[in-house]
Amino acid sequence: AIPLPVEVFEPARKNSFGIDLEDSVDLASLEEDVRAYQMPDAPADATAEDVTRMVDQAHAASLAWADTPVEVRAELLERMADKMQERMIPLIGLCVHEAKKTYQDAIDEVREAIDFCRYYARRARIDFEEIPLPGPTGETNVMRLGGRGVFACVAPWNFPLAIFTGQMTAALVAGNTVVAKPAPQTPRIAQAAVDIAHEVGVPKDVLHIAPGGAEPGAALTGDRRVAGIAFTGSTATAKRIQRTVAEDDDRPIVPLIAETGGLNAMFVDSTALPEQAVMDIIASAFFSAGQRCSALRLLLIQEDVYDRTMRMLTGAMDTMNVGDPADPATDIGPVIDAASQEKLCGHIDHMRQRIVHQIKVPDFDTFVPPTVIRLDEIEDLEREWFGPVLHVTTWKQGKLEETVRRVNALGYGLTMGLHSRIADAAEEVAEEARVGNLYVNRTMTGAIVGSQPFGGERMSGTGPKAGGPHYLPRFAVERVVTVDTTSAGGNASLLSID
Ligand code: UN1
Repeated sequence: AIPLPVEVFEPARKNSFGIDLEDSVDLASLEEDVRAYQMPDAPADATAEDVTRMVDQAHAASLAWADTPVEVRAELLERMADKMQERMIPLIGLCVHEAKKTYQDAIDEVREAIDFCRYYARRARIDFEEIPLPGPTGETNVMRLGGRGVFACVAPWNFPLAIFTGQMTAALVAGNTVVAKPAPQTPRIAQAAVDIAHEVGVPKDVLHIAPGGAEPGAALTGDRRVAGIAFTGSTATAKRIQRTVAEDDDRPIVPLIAETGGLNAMFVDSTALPEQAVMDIIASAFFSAGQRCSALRLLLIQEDVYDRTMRMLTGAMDTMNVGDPADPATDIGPVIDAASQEKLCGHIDHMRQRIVHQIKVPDFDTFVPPTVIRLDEIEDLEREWFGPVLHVTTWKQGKLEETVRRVNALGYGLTMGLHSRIADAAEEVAEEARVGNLYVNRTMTGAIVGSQPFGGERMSGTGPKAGGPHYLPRFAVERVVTVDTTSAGGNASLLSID
């Protein structure tokens, strides 16, 4: 059975093996440093020709890089982690200024990037050990993992350091050369990560950065020599990449590792601890301005406790601090850009008859008011709205299983949450839910590298899970070498010829 805590607890913010950055950051001086931080100029966008040149070089470097001992590659990742820790303040400054992250989110972001470096270094040493395989007498079999060649890594703006670094380091340590394309909104953060990699010794022809939007994106994923693609972003873009790859008949079959959107639901039943549930709803739906693919989109409250839960939730929402991310008291900052703001505000406006609660926001920058929208049916939520907009509806006692199935039927399978003190309910949801990450009695966001490998299924992605034990092998090829020791004239082993 899934063990259930019966008391309100503080969610763990510390990592099992990373560094606890909160302990090493003095928040008072951090604020000064971050406010004074001047962003460097953004790197220029790469053209299609630039990308072709990068792939030329990465392709030429791929054999030598694949032959580097895995230990050398793993050590480079560890050096990157150390360097990121050293550069923590400017990296946090970049996350606050370029990605509009709050301090807490910026600190978490840098920590996660460091964790990815250390975790994949550790995993690579395990995963890339030669595996002896059993076989008939007179035969030896070994399996080895090797690099695929040139990997394209296409990262989103919402985790511009962590996900960008995670994809890039996984591909590199698995023996691939890399051309990495950051989101057009966050090129400076990505450039900082690539600079660090180069500084610690990752060769320049092995790792390239192609900033920009659709032009470098299409040139990169459409290049025949790209042998693997890691992508985090929308489901629609993941499908476009699959089409691009499939359309070229002369291209090898290319694996896509995609982590995409979600219509993530949280169930609250009548036994849930109300304060804890409300705290976790707020954090899951509104923190990071709802800009996590793991964020709560659809709150499902058991009918009997709907009024009470909503009263508490709206009361708690009124205490949220929405404002300048460079102010440490801010809980929720603006969304990433005007285009995103416009889409979200359009949706809110369209649903204005159904708004249950809304928080006022400053009228500068790209704020979107945190909003709760009442739906009649689960099925009324048709798509992912990537911001601080929470949809809510009810379910009836005895219908938990059926309701989970209806959520599954929406087609996505990323995260799900449950607040309940009934162990059977947790088991029931765990059995029925078709999601990659199920969270019971805690927030639905903030997966920790190594502890909660993250990623979804169906419309939410292909797997494997980032920060998990099966991630690296998908960036590699498996090769088996079989030697018949009874042939070659009956010699027990092959001859060494110098
Ligand atoms: C994403 O939002 O693109 O658990 C994925 C979390 C994060 C999610 C990252 N690791 O909230």
